[in-house]
Amino acid sequence: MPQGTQRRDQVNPVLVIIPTYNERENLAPILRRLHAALPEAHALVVDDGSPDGTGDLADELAADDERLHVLHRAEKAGLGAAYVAGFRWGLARDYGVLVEMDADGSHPPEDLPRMLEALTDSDLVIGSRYVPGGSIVNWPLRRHVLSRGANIYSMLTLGVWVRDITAGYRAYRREVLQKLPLDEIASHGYCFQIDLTLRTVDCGFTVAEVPITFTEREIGESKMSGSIIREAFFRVARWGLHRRARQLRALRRR
Ligand SMILES: Nc1nc2c(ncn2[C@@H]2O[C@H](COP(=O)(O)OP(=O)(O)O)[C@@H](O)[C@H]2O)c(=O)[nH]1
Ligand SMILES: [Mg+2]
Repeated sequence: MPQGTQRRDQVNPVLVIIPTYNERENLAPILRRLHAALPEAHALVVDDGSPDGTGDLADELAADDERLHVLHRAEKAGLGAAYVAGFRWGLARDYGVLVEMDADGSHPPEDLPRMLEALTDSDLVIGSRYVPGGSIVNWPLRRHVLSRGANIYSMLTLGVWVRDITAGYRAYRREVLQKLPLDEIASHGYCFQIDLTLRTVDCGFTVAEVPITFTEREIGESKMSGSIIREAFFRVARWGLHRRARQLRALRRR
């Protein structure tokens, strides 16, 4: 582990929040990789009552591991709500850095030390597929088109120049999440990531993108759905209109 990361861990304990829905087979491997990459970090599994018993397995693993915590929620309520619950849990304790990481192995824990290094100069670090050095392994063409399209659409509509604004691999400084109105966040799917990026930028915090290699899951099923895509499309359109109207009003005043 790099020296800088070790120092950061001691000063700023890191909480890695891992939302799960039917990830029983993926859970132990991702936690093993996380502990190997960052032995000091704590993990919080936020499980939405997975029918496959992911939540029970998380409890079993947590019984032998003081770095592992589990938050059980009654039913599947979307990625955004799971993260908001995880952020609240972390903010109620003394974690200085809160990380978002998928359970399915797409977000390599081995890249996390580099992301945390970048957090010394910024407030939010995004593990990015679309900056030089970033890449995607094993995605079908449909997912490439969807993800690229969503990022270009968001950039043009919102005028925010983050190249992987939909990315779900992120490290937030505690201060950012303390300032954001978590109660107001109603986005469920990957527009949750866009929503939080916008709010972070609008609060004046800095965002850095660090290249990662995103590898599509080998086990289990994606929860991506048509309704998640529609939610992102319409919300981004609405936010874009509001932003453009605000810019116009500012121009007129000048
Ligand atoms: N707690 C919780 N986790 C979810 C929910 N939907 C997705 N996830 C988790 O979010 C992460 C990303 O989901 P995934 O299906 O891999 O999305 P994809 O990578 O866009 O195909 C995985 O760890 C999922 O188990 C949900 O409604 N609740
Ligand atoms: Mg996935």
